[in-house]
Amino acid sequence: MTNSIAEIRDADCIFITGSNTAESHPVISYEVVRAAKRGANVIIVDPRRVPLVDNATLFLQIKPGSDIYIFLAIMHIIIREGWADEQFIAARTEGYDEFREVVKAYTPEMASLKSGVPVEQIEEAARIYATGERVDGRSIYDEPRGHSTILYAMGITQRSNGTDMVETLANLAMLSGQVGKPSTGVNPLRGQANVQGACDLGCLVDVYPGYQAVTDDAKRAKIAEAWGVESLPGEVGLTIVEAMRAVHDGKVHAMYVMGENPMMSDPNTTHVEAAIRMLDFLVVQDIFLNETGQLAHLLLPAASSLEKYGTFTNTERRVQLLQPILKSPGEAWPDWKITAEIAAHFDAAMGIDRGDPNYWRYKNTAQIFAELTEVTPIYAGMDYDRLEEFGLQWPCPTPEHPGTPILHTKGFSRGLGKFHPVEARDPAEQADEEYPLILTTGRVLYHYHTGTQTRRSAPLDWVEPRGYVEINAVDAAAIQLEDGQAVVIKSRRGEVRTKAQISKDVPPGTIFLAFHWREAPANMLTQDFALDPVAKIPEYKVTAVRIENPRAKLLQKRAAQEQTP
Ligand SMILES: Nc1nc2c(c(=O)[nH]1)N[C@H]1C(S)=C(S)[C@@H](COP(=O)(O)OP(=O)(O)OC[C@H]3O[C@@H](n4cnc5c(=O)[nH]c(N)nc54)[C@H](O)[C@@H]3O)O[C@H]1N2
Ligand SMILES: Nc1nc2c(c(=O)[nH]1)N[C@H]1C(S)=C(S)[C@@H](COP(=O)(O)OP(=O)(O)OC[C@H]3O[C@@H](n4cnc5c(=O)[nH]c(N)nc54)[C@H](O)[C@@H]3O)O[C@H]1N2
Ligand SMILES: [Mo]
Repeated sequence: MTNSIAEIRDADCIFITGSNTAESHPVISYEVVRAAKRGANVIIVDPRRVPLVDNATLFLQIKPGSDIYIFLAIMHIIIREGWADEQFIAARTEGYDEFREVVKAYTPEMASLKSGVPVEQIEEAARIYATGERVDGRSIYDEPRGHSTILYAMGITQRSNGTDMVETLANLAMLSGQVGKPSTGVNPLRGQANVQGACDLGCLVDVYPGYQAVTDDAKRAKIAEAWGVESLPGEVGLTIVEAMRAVHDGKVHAMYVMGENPMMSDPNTTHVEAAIRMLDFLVVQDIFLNETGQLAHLLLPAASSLEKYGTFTNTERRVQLLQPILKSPGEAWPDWKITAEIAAHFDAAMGIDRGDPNYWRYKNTAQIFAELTEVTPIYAGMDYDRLEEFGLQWPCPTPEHPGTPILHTKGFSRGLGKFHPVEARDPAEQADEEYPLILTTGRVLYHYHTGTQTRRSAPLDWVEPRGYVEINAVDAAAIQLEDGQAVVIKSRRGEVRTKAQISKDVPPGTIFLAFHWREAPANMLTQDFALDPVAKIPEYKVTAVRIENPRAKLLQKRAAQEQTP
């Protein structure tokens, strides 16, 4: 996030897209509700009528994948109406002229045709966002324009043009001067408790800790020196979906899966399962036996986050200290200890001498953190003592630095903010005669991802015991489907049978299935062929499908039999 969570409550306008905030980020959604109750405008752009729409002043219900046209049209209108922040653009950005030329073609009328949203709503959203208007018209800031903030999540990124989408939202914020000030900015709501920290510290295929490119020779040499090794690999690695493909191509033969359940969370499960079964060696390190672990050659029991020390970095870049409140069961160890032990055994088996008998023998996680801060400039000024009370928000470059609640207040990381001339692109799969509906996937409040953890919790399971698909009454009627009946969903990859929930929250032509349910696994249907070219993320949010009513077929057969004399 460019800004901090607590700032949301002081925004004049909150623009939310591709985020089911109330169910996926309930604590953050309270900040939105708080702001709304104080008179902020809340604009939501989403194909589903998510629960937070109850608190919104404007809801743009789009067809999945059509949002890019809405955003481009909003910027078209902002420029046309003279709402752009010319001063900010001149002082802080570059590439504006080229960007403005591209946006010219994307009229609100075109966006309306593509998305199904009325032109007036798009114009209203443009005005409210750009000028930071409150419901009563007055900003709480004594400035020419009010403060607007953008919140987004997976509805934007889990797309074959996810990077384009994020750049577009950054364009929108710069165009309106809505960045670098309190309660503004571009704020991705990060999902897992420590996904931000994992990325910060180099758990990505193309960077070392602190987002230092693996291809940067000078930075790599510096890290190698700090780690006491001669050299470090400089090739970009494979992302998950690419790794599964590489198994099929005979290029990857072993996998070490730690805290991940690809048998349910990766797209196109049939392809994933085939890849996993082809592996010569699969190690799964997990706190539970999940679907992937069931196919493993070796299981390594890990300690859960309630049972270990370490740090978690949350979505507002706040590094927080983790302390155990439970004892680990059985032979479970903290992940770092298992991994370090494997590394030490590897060195011994290969006859590698690191010149230090304690090389892999960390005494505690504080020691590991100290080593990490040495090679991670944005964490350089942190240590366990400083994190104790409230944690610290990166960048925190020196021991005296107080941390950074708001990014880009004076300049951007690269100096001037760059306008990316993004053109609209449609999702890889479109509805057609054979597969006339669009399936979008995501989450429900009571379950977490593949259910490994939450479906073990009896109270959570009582509330949402089984999977279901949300279908609009129009689409259900077309196949004589009634609420609660079984329905079969088919895509080009596979099929899933689940229960139908007739719902007004999804528009005709769109259905929604969460990916929590092992008895109705959504990723049997999703595709893995079209990845975002930069982020390599699959398009979990848009899949062409059709629905069938197994009971209708039976009834037809029976009716036919009854007619036979
Ligand atoms: N209860 C619960 N909370 C969670 C999780 C969980 O499993 N359960 N998981 C955590 C994790 S890791 C993550 S990443 C986050 C995810 O948090 P979210 O991204 O908020 O959750 P999703 O359910 O994936 O919903 C994304 C939203 O995008 C919308 N959407 C679908 N298609 C489109 C489209 O084409 N355009 C736009 N603009 N929107 C679209 C959906 O309707 C939905 O409202 O949640 C985190 N929090
Ligand atoms: N169709 C569809 N698919 C999706 C998505 C979608 O919206 N739609 N969302 C995607 C997103 S955003 C995400 S984040 C992924 C999530 O996908 P996964 O990360 O594969 O899903 P989880 O169920 O969270 O699996 C995490 C595993 O880690 C284990 N675990 C928990 N704590 C620890 C620990 O401390 N140590 C170890 N070693 N293991 C631990 C859990 O028991 C569990 O088995 O799914 C992706 N897949
Ligand atoms: Mo996620």
